[in-house]
Amino acid sequence: MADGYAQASGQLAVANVHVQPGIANALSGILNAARTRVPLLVTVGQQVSGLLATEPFLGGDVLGMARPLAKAVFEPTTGEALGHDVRAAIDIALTPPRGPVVLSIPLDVQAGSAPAGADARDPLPATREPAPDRVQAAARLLEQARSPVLIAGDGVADAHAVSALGHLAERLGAPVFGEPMAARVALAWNHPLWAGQLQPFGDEIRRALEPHDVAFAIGMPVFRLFGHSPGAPLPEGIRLVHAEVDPHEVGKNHRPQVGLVGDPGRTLRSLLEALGPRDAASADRSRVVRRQIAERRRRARRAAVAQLGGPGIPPAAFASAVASSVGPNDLVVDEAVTSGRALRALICSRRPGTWLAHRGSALGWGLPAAVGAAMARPGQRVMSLHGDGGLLFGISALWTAARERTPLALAVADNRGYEILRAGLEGLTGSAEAEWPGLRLDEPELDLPGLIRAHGATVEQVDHKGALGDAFSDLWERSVDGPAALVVRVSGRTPRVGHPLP
Ligand SMILES: Cc1ncc(C[n+]2csc(CCOP(=O)(O)OP(=O)(O)O)c2C)c(N)n1
Ligand SMILES: [Mg+2]
Repeated sequence: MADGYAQASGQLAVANVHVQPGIANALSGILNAARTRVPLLVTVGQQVSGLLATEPFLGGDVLGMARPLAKAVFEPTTGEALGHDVRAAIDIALTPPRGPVVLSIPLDVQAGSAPAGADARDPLPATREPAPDRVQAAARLLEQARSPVLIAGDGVADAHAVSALGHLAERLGAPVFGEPMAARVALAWNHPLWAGQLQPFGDEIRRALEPHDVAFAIGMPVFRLFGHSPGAPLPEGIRLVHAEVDPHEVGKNHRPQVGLVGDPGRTLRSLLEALGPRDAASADRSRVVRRQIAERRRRARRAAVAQLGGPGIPPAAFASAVASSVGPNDLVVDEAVTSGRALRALICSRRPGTWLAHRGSALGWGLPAAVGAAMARPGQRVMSLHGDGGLLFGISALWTAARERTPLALAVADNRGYEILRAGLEGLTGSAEAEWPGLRLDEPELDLPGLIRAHGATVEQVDHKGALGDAFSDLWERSVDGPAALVVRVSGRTPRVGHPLP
C-alpha cells in the first residue's frame, strides 16, 4: 500500500511493521519496492537492546534479513543516533536510484527521549550531470547512426523526463522501445514513435534491435531478463550507449561504447543540446519509422482482435473490456498477469501517471498498491487489474479500502489458476497438454465473490462476453465511495512463455 502511495504521490511513503515477524512478512513488499525503485522508509520495532543477546521472542537480526533487498539498513542504539539515522534513511531512500530503507528501532530507544533536531531537510536533488565529453561522444555516435533505436526504462518517468525523451526520438527519427517488465510509462503509448515494450527474453530483444546499428538505453538495467533464451540480447555489431543514474548498472551486463552516469533528464537535455536541430536525414527516417510503427500496431491489434472470439470470455476479451472502460485520465494498476497481455494492442493508451505495473514479481503487490495509489490521488479514478491467484496474496488491503471508503474499482480476471506458470512450463517443456500439479485453484473452487464481500467491498460476477461492457460501467459506478469488485470468469489458455532449457 505504501509502495502504491509513494509511486502515485511521487513522495516518500512510510510503512511501519511489527518486529521480526513483521519484517519477515514485509520482505516481499521490500523486494517489489527495490526492483521498482520506490522510495520507502520501513520502520520496524526491535526487542530491548539488552535482551537481544539472549535470542528473545520477536527480536533478532532484523537488519540481516532486510540487507540483501533494502537500499540501506539502520539500527540506532541511542536517541541521538535515531535522529541521525532517520535523516540518513530518508535521504538515501529519496536519492536516485531511489529505494526502500529499513530502520529497526529497539524498544529502549523508542522509549527514550526524542532526538533533538530531527526535522527532515529537503532531499538531495538529483542533479548529477553526465560527463560532458561522454555526452559529446554519445551525440557523435547517435548522429552518425544509420538507424538509431532508443530503449527507455522506468528511470525516464522517475526523472520526469518523458517529454525530453520524445524530443530526442523526434530529433533522431528513432523508434522508442520500453524496457522489459516496465512499471511505468516512458512515452505515451499512442506516441507515433512508441514501438512498444520489449519482452524479457534475450532472443526477442535481439530480434527487435536487429535492424539498428546504435542503441541508446536510458534509465534502466541492460537488461533484466526473465528467463533463458538462445543467444545474446544485443545483436552482433550494434553499438550501445547506456545512460543510467546508478553507476553499478553501467557496464554490468554489457559494456557500452559510451556509458553516461547521471540523471536521465539532464542526460537527455545535454544530448539534445549537443545534437542541435534535426537534419533532413532524421526527418526522412522519422517518416519511415512512424509508418512502420503504425503498421505494426495495426497488425498487433488485428492479432488481439482475432483472440476475442471463442467460447466464454477469453483473456483478450477481458483486456478489451478494460481498454474500452478506462478513460485517458484513469489510473490502471496492473497485476492481471496473463489476462492483461493484450491491453496494449487494444489501444488502452496510457501516458505517464496513468499506469503502474508489477515489476518486482512478488505476487500480491497490485491490490494494496492500487489502494495506496487511490489514497494518494483522491481526484483520479483507479482501476486495479488482478489475476485470481495474485489476489489471494494481498486481499486484506480491500478491508482497508472499505474502512477508509477509498474509491477503487477492482477487476479480477478469474481463470481459476496460475495460468502464467502453466504457460511458462509449456515454454520450458514444449508440452501444451501436460497437466501440472498445483496450478489450478478449482478443487475446491474458491468463492472469490464471497471472499471479496467478506472484506467489505461490493462485488458482481460476469461469465459471458455480452455482459462485459455494462458490468464494467457498473463497476465504476459502484466504486465512487468505496471499493467495488468485478470478477470476470476468464476461459481458455494463453500463449506459451519462454523457451526450453539448453
Ligand atoms: C510471492 C510469490 N509467489 C509465487 C510467485 C510465482 N507466480 C508468479 S505468477 C503466479 C500465478 C499468478 O496467478 P494469477 O494471479 O491468477 O494470474 P494468471 O497467471 O492466472 O493470469 C505465480 C504463482 C510469485 N511471483 N510471487
Ligand atoms: Mg489466474
